[in-house]
Amino acid sequence: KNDMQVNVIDKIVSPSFVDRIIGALPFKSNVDHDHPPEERAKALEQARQMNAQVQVVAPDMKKEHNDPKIGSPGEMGNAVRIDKDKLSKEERQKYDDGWKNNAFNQYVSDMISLRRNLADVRDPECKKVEFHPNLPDTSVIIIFHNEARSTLLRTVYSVLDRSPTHLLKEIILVDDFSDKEHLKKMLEDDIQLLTKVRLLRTSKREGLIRARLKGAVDAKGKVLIFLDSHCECAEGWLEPLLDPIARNNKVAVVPLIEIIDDSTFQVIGTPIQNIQVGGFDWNLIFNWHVTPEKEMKRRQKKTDPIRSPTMAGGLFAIDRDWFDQLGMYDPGMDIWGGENLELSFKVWQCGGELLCAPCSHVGHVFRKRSPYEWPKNVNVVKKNTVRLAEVWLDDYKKYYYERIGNDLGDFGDVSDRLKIRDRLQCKSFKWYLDNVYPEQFIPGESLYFGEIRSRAKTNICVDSQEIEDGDKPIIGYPCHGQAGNQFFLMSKTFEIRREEKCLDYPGGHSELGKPGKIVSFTCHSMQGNQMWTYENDMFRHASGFCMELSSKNDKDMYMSICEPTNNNQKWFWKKRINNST
Ligand code: UD2
Ligand code: MN
Repeated sequence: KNDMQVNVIDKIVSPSFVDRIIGALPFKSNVDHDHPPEERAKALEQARQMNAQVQVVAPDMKKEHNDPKIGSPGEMGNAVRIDKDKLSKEERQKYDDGWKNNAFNQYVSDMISLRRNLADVRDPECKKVEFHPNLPDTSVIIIFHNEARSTLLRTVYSVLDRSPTHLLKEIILVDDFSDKEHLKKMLEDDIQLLTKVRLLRTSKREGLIRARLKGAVDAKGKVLIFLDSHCECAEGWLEPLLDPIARNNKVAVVPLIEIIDDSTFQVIGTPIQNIQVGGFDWNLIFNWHVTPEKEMKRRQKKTDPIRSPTMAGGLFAIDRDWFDQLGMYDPGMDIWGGENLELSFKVWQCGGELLCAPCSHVGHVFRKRSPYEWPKNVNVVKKNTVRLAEVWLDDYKKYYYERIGNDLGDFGDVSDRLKIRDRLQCKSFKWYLDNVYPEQFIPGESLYFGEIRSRAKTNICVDSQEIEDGDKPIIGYPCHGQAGNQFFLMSKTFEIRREEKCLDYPGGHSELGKPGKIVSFTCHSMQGNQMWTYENDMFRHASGFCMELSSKNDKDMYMSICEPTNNNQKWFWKKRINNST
């Protein structure tokens, strides 16, 4: 046919892949994506019976983009490994520049097809889910600043190739004032034939928050989906994001974010039972943690959406009108950071829900550093974070402020944002903590606090050493009265905490035949090895052993059989009486 070119390939990759070819089948060439789903389903079935093994090069696609070859690098989400030392001098230069400019392995990304196939990592149950019959259509908004060409276009194609056409209204690319050549005329050529893709550009560097706002204001779909510019949407990613919104427009939905390895571009799948939800610490930094038991029990099926206190920020779906009512993002936030917690708190406090859809898989290249330029002499992340604390945290903002030395800096005017909160009559942060994030540790509600001082040697305190190093054993160390590594809090759930690290006794025995060392480990809120009682000056662990300071030196600490008469097992710690920290 003149308007379609048909290629024969080895096998049918996936159902929606077949879905894409329907329009090209000679016997049903009039059934395309504008036809009702039932008609297409019928045609699809026919195609299956014919064992159709064809792939369409749609007329709206640049020919050289249409190159997913079985066996080519990175196919099925596999790793691509390069021995950089074997590259020619020129190629090696490209390889190094790729890392420098992107903080990921651009050289490898450039080797991979813009339309590579991914393995279908969904749980088999996901394929049986019946979605709402009237899913809303969506505008996918992808913002970027100096993104590599291959990662950006692969993001775009993964959306085009794996979204049912009737659900995809458009893709809006927002260029946040990039200065790279490949994002100028070349990008316009790259997307010229893609009828659903539009490109907007900011007239100065705005940062990701205002760039997304620009896309949102222009979007025509009922639902907005935001993506970073280095993502890959997997088969069936879209429907599970739209389904909860079709049932209740006051939800924001995030996919299961898979790691695309920054070096090999391998897509690392997460089994459905290992899904983590979002939280935050009192530095107001987002973190992941295990889905609470209670939430696992609340859900009936493993494919049901999971409630999450916060979102990572980059990838989510939200009803356009509701996003609008919520005041979208705070346009006073610059460049990067904070907007994810702002939206998370707002969603919950203003009568909505934040959900993770376990059947929607989207890969994201997680980087170890930020490759682009940041404004000099201002801490934009702090500015953004103070703004959100001022608007949403009520009295709880003091915990964050303590951690930035109560130096709020110039954070501008937030009165407009407070008006939105007022107008929508949003609930308090206390309500949020009590109802949405009861696992969160609240410093002011701890049972004991301060240094833990030995009774046997009263100048020795429990010391976590350098907390950054994770699971170093804790030691006895001369008390310094400077808080820091010697400042512990006992949470209501009986953890002994220092910020996000908890004293953890993994068990095991030292060479002396005595129970082993105590380490400082990321708090997991699951009690177990991180659960202690403090009674009669003794620290008794869930295992039944007690914390002891060595009688031979002032440093070693270990767990031992509890002996109420042994002074080396006795410690002073301050009980909290009122609400002071
Ligand atoms: C995470 C989020 C990101 C955002 C950020 C907090 C995920 C997977 N990613 O950081 O979306 O919520 O946390 O703010 O949840 N960009 C611009 N202009 C800029 C800076 C960045 O357009 O001035 C674009 C950038 O090209 C990218 C996106 O914003 O597409 C996010 O930036 P990132 O990838 O550096 O952020 P990330 O993934 O570390
Ligand atoms: Mn990103």
